[in-house]
Amino acid sequence: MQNSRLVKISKYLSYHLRHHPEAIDITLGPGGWVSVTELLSASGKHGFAIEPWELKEVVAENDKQRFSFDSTGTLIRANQGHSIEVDLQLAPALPPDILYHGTGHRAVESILTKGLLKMSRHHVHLSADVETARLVGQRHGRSVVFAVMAAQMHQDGHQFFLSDNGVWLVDMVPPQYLQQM
Ligand code: HQG
Repeated sequence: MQNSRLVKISKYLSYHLRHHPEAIDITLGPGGWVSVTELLSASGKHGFAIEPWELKEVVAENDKQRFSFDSTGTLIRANQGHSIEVDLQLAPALPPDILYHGTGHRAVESILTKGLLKMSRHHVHLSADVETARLVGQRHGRSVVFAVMAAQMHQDGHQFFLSDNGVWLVDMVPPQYLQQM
């Protein structure tokens, strides 16, 4: 498949599986899962036909592994990044000592005062390595990376979750656990 088609389908799936399922009359089930048949039929009906093989290729090839099939291959979901209320049923996980968060330089002052907030998403997203964090930050202008004292936070009672695509999720990060790099 051409990369442009892959990106287009990926954006379509992100929009409907993370933010606006109602726009194509689907509902996310427990864990954020949707029947593959239902999704394909709904997108077809709403003027964006996706072939089953295309869906498989997007799930496999997507640059950030944004989507997963369940073990039976009959359900699909976005691995993270939702703005709508959904319980991803992730198990709490023990984070490494340090995680990273990349942001745009304009947010730095506010983050140093208020900490990292989830804004429109369900969680604050943290990366396991600096390079990924830097790339995430670039989406918001000149990238600034914060180191997050994750193990210390965990020890102090904050719960961490690890999404199926390796993104660490947490409710918020108070400023005392942040260090600007
Ligand atoms: C910032 C992409 C001011 C936060 C990426 C971020 C990621 C604050 C922005 C995933 C703040 C929210 C998530 C505060 C946080 N004051 N700004 N107190 N606290 N912010 O897009 O982490 O392509 O919702 O730093 O790769 O950038 O969607 O979060 O800049 O994994 O799959 O508020 O989205 O993946 O922006 O990105 P976002 P994010 P996908």
